[in-house]
Amino acid sequence: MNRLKITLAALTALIALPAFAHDGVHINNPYARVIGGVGASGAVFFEIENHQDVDDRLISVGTDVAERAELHTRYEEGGVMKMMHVLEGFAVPALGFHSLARGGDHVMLMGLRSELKSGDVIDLTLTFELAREVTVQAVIDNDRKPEDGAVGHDMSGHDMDGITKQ
Ligand SMILES: [Cu+2]
Repeated sequence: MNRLKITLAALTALIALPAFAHDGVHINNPYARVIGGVGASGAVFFEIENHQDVDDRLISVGTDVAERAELHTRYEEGGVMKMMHVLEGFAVPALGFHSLARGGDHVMLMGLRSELKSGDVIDLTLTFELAREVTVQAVIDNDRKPEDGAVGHDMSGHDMDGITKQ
C-alpha cells in the first residue's frame, strides 16, 4: 500500500513538473490542414496549456502565410456543419487547457500566399490577454486523423457562412 502511494506520488511529480515548470501558456501539438494552392484556405489545430494561476484568453492570431487569420468555431445547424468567426476569442482556464480540434475551434487561414504541402512548417503568432505573444510553428499534416473521432474539418465542405470576404 505504501509502495503504491509512493509510486503514484512519483508519477504525479513527473507529470506535473514539466507542465508547470514555467509561466505563461504552452502550445502543444500544433498542426495545420490546407487544400489547394495560392488563395485557398487552411485550418490550424493545437492545445493551449495555461501555466498561469489566472484565466487567460486567446484573442488574435497573426501569420505571414495568409491574407487573414481568424479564430473560428464550428457548430451544427439543421444537420449541417457551419463555422463562425469568434470575436471574443477562446478562454483558457487557470492551470487548465483549451483545445483547438477538428470539428470545433480552430484558427482559420484565408487567402494562402503560397502553395503549402504536407511537411511544410508555418509560423503563427498567438496573442493572449495576459501571456501576450506566443509564437508557434505548425507543420502541415493533411493526413492526420481527427484525434477525437468528431466530425472532421473537411475542407471540401468548408463553407464560408457568415464570413464577409474582403
Ligand atoms: Cu474556419
